[in-house]
Amino acid sequence: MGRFLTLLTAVGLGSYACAGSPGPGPAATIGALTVSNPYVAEPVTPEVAAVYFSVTNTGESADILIGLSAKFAARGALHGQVRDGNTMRMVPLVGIELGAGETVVLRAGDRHGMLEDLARSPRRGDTVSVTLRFRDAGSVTVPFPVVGYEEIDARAAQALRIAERRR
Ligand SMILES: [Cu+2]
Repeated sequence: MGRFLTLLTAVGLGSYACAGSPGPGPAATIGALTVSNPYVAEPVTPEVAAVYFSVTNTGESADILIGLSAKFAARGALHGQVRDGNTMRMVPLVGIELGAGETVVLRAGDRHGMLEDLARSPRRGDTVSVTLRFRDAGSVTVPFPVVGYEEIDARAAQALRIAERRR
Protein backbone atom coordinates (compact mmCIF):
# COMPACT_ATOMS: atom_id res chain seq x y z
CA MET A 1 0.00 0.00 0.00
CA GLY A 2 1.26 3.38 -0.92
CA ARG A 3 4.22 1.73 -2.51
CA PHE A 4 5.14 3.28 -5.76
CA LEU A 5 7.50 2.06 -8.34
CA THR A 6 8.93 4.01 -11.20
CA LEU A 7 11.43 2.73 -13.67
CA LEU A 8 13.32 5.57 -15.22
CA THR A 9 13.55 3.74 -18.49
CA ALA A 10 13.57 6.75 -20.77
CA VAL A 11 17.06 7.70 -19.69
CA GLY A 12 18.28 4.35 -18.42
CA LEU A 13 17.45 1.80 -21.08
CA GLY A 14 18.06 4.17 -23.95
CA SER A 15 21.62 4.89 -23.05
CA TYR A 16 22.35 1.29 -22.06
CA ALA A 17 21.17 0.02 -25.40
CA CYS A 18 23.17 2.48 -27.48
CA ALA A 19 26.45 2.94 -25.73
CA GLY A 20 26.80 -0.12 -23.55
CA SER A 21 28.32 2.29 -21.06
CA PRO A 22 25.46 3.78 -19.10
CA GLY A 23 25.72 6.92 -17.08
CA PRO A 24 25.81 6.79 -13.34
CA GLY A 25 22.33 8.29 -12.95
CA PRO A 26 19.26 6.82 -11.28
CA ALA A 27 18.14 3.50 -12.73
CA ALA A 28 15.03 2.92 -10.62
CA THR A 29 13.24 4.22 -7.58
CA ILE A 30 11.04 2.39 -5.11
CA GLY A 31 9.50 4.30 -2.25
CA ALA A 32 12.23 6.45 -0.72
CA LEU A 33 15.02 4.43 -2.31
CA THR A 34 16.86 5.30 -5.51
CA VAL A 35 19.06 2.72 -7.20
CA SER A 36 21.83 4.19 -9.34
CA ASN A 37 24.98 3.22 -11.21
CA PRO A 38 24.06 -0.45 -11.68
CA TYR A 39 26.48 -2.79 -13.43
CA VAL A 40 27.32 -6.47 -13.54
CA ALA A 41 30.89 -7.57 -14.13
CA GLU A 42 31.26 -9.94 -17.05
CA PRO A 43 31.95 -13.23 -15.23
CA VAL A 44 35.50 -14.56 -15.39
CA THR A 45 34.15 -17.99 -14.47
CA PRO A 46 30.79 -19.21 -15.75
CA GLU A 47 29.41 -19.93 -12.27
CA VAL A 48 29.02 -16.54 -10.64
CA ALA A 49 28.57 -12.89 -11.52
CA ALA A 50 29.25 -9.91 -9.26
CA VAL A 51 26.58 -7.22 -9.06
CA TYR A 52 27.30 -3.61 -8.16
CA PHE A 53 25.07 -0.58 -7.61
CA SER A 54 24.39 2.32 -5.27
CA VAL A 55 21.28 2.91 -3.18
CA THR A 56 20.26 6.29 -1.80
CA ASN A 57 17.71 6.33 1.00
CA THR A 58 15.95 9.70 0.92
CA GLY A 59 13.47 8.59 3.60
CA GLU A 60 13.21 9.33 7.31
CA SER A 61 13.89 5.77 8.40
CA ALA A 62 16.41 3.06 7.66
CA ASP A 63 15.67 0.20 5.32
CA ILE A 64 17.64 -2.96 4.63
CA LEU A 65 18.71 -4.51 1.35
CA ILE A 66 17.89 -8.17 1.99
CA GLY A 67 18.55 -9.91 -1.31
CA LEU A 68 18.75 -10.03 -5.06
CA SER A 69 17.77 -12.43 -7.81
CA ALA A 70 17.77 -12.85 -11.57
CA LYS A 71 16.06 -15.29 -13.92
CA PHE A 72 19.38 -16.61 -15.24
CA ALA A 73 20.77 -17.39 -11.77
CA ALA A 74 19.69 -20.10 -9.34
CA ARG A 75 20.58 -17.94 -6.34
CA GLY A 76 21.47 -14.43 -5.34
CA ALA A 77 23.55 -13.47 -2.32
CA LEU A 78 24.89 -10.41 -0.56
CA HIS A 79 28.57 -10.49 0.27
CA GLY A 80 30.98 -8.56 2.40
CA GLN A 81 34.76 -8.80 2.37
CA VAL A 82 36.95 -9.60 5.35
CA ARG A 83 40.72 -9.68 5.58
CA ASP A 84 42.11 -13.18 6.04
CA GLY A 85 45.87 -12.92 6.45
CA ASN A 86 47.09 -11.31 3.26
CA THR A 87 43.98 -12.00 1.25
CA MET A 88 40.42 -10.77 1.24
CA ARG A 89 37.68 -13.31 1.61
CA MET A 90 34.00 -12.93 0.74
CA VAL A 91 31.48 -13.62 3.48
CA PRO A 92 27.70 -13.87 3.13
CA LEU A 93 25.64 -11.05 4.63
CA VAL A 94 22.01 -11.34 5.72
CA GLY A 95 21.38 -7.73 4.80
CA ILE A 96 22.92 -4.34 4.12
CA GLU A 97 21.58 -1.45 6.17
CA LEU A 98 20.54 1.70 4.33
CA GLY A 99 20.44 4.50 6.86
CA ALA A 100 18.10 7.47 6.46
CA GLY A 101 19.69 9.99 4.13
CA GLU A 102 22.55 7.64 3.33
CA THR A 103 24.00 6.47 0.01
CA VAL A 104 25.47 2.97 0.14
CA VAL A 105 27.85 1.99 -2.66
CA LEU A 106 28.17 -1.70 -3.45
CA ARG A 107 31.47 -2.18 -5.27
CA ALA A 108 34.41 -4.45 -5.92
CA GLY A 109 36.55 -4.98 -2.82
CA ASP A 110 33.65 -4.10 -0.54
CA ARG A 111 30.04 -5.16 -0.08
CA HIS A 112 28.42 -6.43 -3.28
CA GLY A 113 25.82 -8.75 -4.72
CA MET A 114 26.51 -12.13 -6.29
CA LEU A 115 24.46 -14.17 -8.70
CA GLU A 116 25.31 -17.84 -8.39
CA ASP A 117 24.83 -20.98 -10.45
CA LEU A 118 24.19 -19.21 -13.75
CA ALA A 119 22.10 -20.75 -16.49
CA ARG A 120 23.93 -18.53 -18.95
CA SER A 121 26.88 -16.22 -18.59
CA PRO A 122 26.17 -12.53 -19.27
CA ARG A 123 28.50 -10.93 -21.81
CA ARG A 124 29.74 -7.35 -21.90
CA GLY A 125 27.34 -5.18 -23.83
CA ASP A 126 24.33 -7.18 -22.59
CA THR A 127 21.74 -5.67 -20.29
CA VAL A 128 20.33 -8.06 -17.69
CA SER A 129 17.40 -7.66 -15.31
CA VAL A 130 18.21 -8.04 -11.64
CA THR A 131 15.58 -7.81 -8.90
CA LEU A 132 16.60 -6.16 -5.64
CA ARG A 133 14.67 -6.88 -2.44
CA PHE A 134 14.36 -4.40 0.40
CA ARG A 135 12.83 -5.14 3.80
CA ASP A 136 10.43 -2.20 3.83
CA ALA A 137 10.31 -0.77 0.31
CA GLY A 138 9.71 -4.11 -1.41
CA SER A 139 11.22 -5.34 -4.66
CA VAL A 140 12.33 -3.56 -7.79
CA THR A 141 13.69 -4.96 -11.03
CA VAL A 142 16.51 -2.91 -12.49
CA PRO A 143 18.29 -3.12 -15.86
CA PHE A 144 21.98 -3.83 -15.28
CA PRO A 145 24.48 -3.33 -18.09
CA VAL A 146 27.25 -5.93 -18.21
CA VAL A 147 30.72 -4.41 -18.28
CA GLY A 148 34.23 -5.79 -18.69
CA TYR A 149 36.03 -6.75 -15.50
CA GLU A 150 38.71 -4.12 -16.19
CA GLU A 151 36.06 -1.39 -15.90
CA ILE A 152 34.86 -2.12 -12.39
CA ASP A 153 37.45 -0.11 -10.48
CA ALA A 154 36.75 3.03 -12.49
CA ARG A 155 33.04 2.53 -11.98
CA ALA A 156 33.48 2.07 -8.23
CA ALA A 157 35.49 5.29 -8.05
CA GLN A 158 32.81 7.14 -9.99
CA ALA A 159 30.05 5.79 -7.72
CA LEU A 160 31.99 6.87 -4.62
CA ARG A 161 32.47 10.40 -6.00
CA ILE A 162 28.75 10.69 -6.66
CA ALA A 163 27.87 9.36 -3.19
CA GLU A 164 30.27 11.88 -1.67
CA ARG A 165 28.58 14.75 -3.51
CA ARG A 166 25.15 13.68 -2.21
CA ARG A 167 26.31 14.09 1.35
CU1 LIG B 1 30.96 -12.15 -3.67
